[in-house]
Amino acid sequence: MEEEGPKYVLKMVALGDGAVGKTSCIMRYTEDSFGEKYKATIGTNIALKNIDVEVRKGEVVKAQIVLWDLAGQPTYKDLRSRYMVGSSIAFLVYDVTRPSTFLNVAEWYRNFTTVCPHAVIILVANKVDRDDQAVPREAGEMVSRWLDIEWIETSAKTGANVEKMFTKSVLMTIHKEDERLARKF
Ligand code: G3D
Ligand code: MG
Repeated sequence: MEEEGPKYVLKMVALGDGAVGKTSCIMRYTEDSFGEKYKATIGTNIALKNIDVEVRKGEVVKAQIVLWDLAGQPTYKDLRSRYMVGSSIAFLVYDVTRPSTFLNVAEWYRNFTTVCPHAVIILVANKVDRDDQAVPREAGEMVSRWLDIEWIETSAKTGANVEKMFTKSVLMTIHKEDERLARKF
C-alpha cells in the first residue's frame, strides 16, 4: 500500500545575521550532526524534514517541513524578500556571544513581517553552550514579549532544545493554519 503523504507542507525560513548558527541548527535537526557544513551553493539551500506531530491528544498527523537556508548573507533586499515569500514559519536566530546580532533582530523581524505578516516566528538565542555569553537572557525574553513571539535558547553544538524549537514552532503553525481554515468555512 502506498504511504500516506503529509497533511501539512510548511515552508520555514532561517533568519538572522551571518554566523549565528542558522545552518548549524538545521544540520543538527535534519541530520543530527554539527560542524560539517553542507556544500554551500550560491543562493538557497533547501532541506526536508518529515515529522509526526501530535496536534491534539491522541491525534497524530504527518507534516513536512521545507527548510530554506540562505548560503552567505544576502546584500540585496529583494533577494531576501523573494526568499521569504510564502513562508509559514521563520526561526530568527541571534548569537548570545555577539550583541550586534541581537540588535539586528528587530530589523529581521520587520523585513520578514512585511513579506509574511501571518507567519509564526520563533526567536532563537543560539550558542548557549558558550561561557562568553554577552546577551542576557532577560533581554531576549523582553524582546520576544514586545514582538509577541516565542523565545527559546538553543545550542546547535550540544543539540539542546533544537528539536524542541522546530517541533514547537511547527505545532503553533498547524494550530494557526487550522484556525484560519476554520474561519474560512
Ligand atoms: P549561519 O548559518 O547562521 O551563518 P553557521 O551560521 O551555522 O554556519 O555557524 C557559524 C559558526 O558558529 C560555525 O563555526 C558553527 O560551528 C558555530 N556554531 C553554530 N551554532 C553553535 C552553537 O550552538 N554553539 C557553538 N559553540 N558554536 C556554534 P565555524 O568555526 O565553522 O565558523
Ligand atoms: Mg548558513
